[in-house]
Parts: sequence; C-alpha cells; structure tokens
Amino acid sequence: ASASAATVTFTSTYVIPAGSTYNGNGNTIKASGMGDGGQGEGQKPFFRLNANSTLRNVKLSAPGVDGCHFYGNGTMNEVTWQDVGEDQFTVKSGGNCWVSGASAVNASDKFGQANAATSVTLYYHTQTNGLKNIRQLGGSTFTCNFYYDNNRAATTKEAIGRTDASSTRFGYRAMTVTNFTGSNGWWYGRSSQAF
Ligand code: DGU
Ligand code: CA
Ligand code: CA
Ligand code: CA
Repeated sequence: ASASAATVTFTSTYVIPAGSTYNGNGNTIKASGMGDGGQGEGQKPFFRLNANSTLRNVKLSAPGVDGCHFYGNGTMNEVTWQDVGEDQFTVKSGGNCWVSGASAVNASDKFGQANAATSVTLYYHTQTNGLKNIRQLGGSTFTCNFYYDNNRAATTKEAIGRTDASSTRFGYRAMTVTNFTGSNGWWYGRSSQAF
C-alpha cells in the first residue's frame, strides 16, 4: 500500500465507462447504504464495468454488497475483496471477463456468478472460504467457458464451480486447492465438462 492510500466511501455504484480504466491506487472502498453484505439479492455492486473497461488496484471492504458487475468484456486486476457479500463478481452480459491477482475471502455461498454466456478467466487469483468458486445461473443452458490458471482455492465445496448447462466447460491448470470440503469433486456437473 502506498503512503497515500485512503478509504473512500461509495453511496452508489460507480459506473466505469466503456473502454476506460478506474485505478483505485490502492485505496479501500467502503459501501454505505448499498446493502448489508448478506445473502439478500438486490444489493448494489461497488462497480459496474461497462464494455472493455478495467478496474484495478483497489480493496473492497465489508460490507461486500453485490461485488462487481461485468457488462461485456472486462478486466479486474489486483482487486481485493476483503469480505465477499452476496457474491464476488457477476457477469451480467456476455464477454471475455478477466479476474487476476489479489484475492477474495468469505463468500457465504458463491464467489463468481455468470448470468449470461461468457468466457471468464481467473488468473493468479486466490479465493478463500466459500461454497462455489463460480456458479452459472441456476437452470440456464447458455454456454460458458471458465478457465482457472494458477489459482488457489481454500476451504471450498466446489473449487471450480457449478453449472447446469451441458455445453459449459471448465478448464484449469496449476490450480492449488486446500481444505476442500466437498464430496462431489472440484466441480458439480458432468465429468466430461472439466479438462
Ligand atoms: O434465481 O436470480 O444469484 O445474480 C435466482 C436468482 C439468482 C441471482 C444470482 C445473482 O440466480 O440472483 O446474484
Ligand atoms: Ca445471488
Ligand atoms: Ca462474506
Ligand atoms: Ca448477486
């Protein structure tokens, strides 16, 4: 952290315009009046990333509200979720979505949520203490591709995630899982979906 790092309060979602970057400069964001960080739906996200935008170098403190939302292609680099709220990040509309570096902790249920066809890559990212590392919208049949490259997952029941779509694929390499608490395997779905 730089000597000038500060805590910044948000009272509404910050919309990162299409094609631009929000650099948090190591600051910590605190949400006020945007949700309690519990499992209630309808909380607001800290950030909405419009298409081809980037969020970087920022810490998100409790309450974790509804995390951060992708709308189209987007990048979250060196974003630290200090206490995941309802979920960590959500893909709201399709694109190539990228989450790299830093970490997320304490998801009561899900870390990532995919509500639209997408390709999501987690790269050198650590997720600790949750149930599902990525969840494709329950009952949906659109195709997602989820890649985990050099990630760590700790204290999790579904280390690479859950889908109900037979065309969705999970790929992983150099992944470290510790304190795995599930009984089905690293993912929930068909064995042919993981490679
Ligand atoms: O049916 O729509 O958990 O985006 C349940 C809901 C649920 C979403 C999702 C999300 O799938 O709210 O947080
Ligand atoms: Ca939810
Ligand atoms: Ca939490
Ligand atoms: Ca959510």
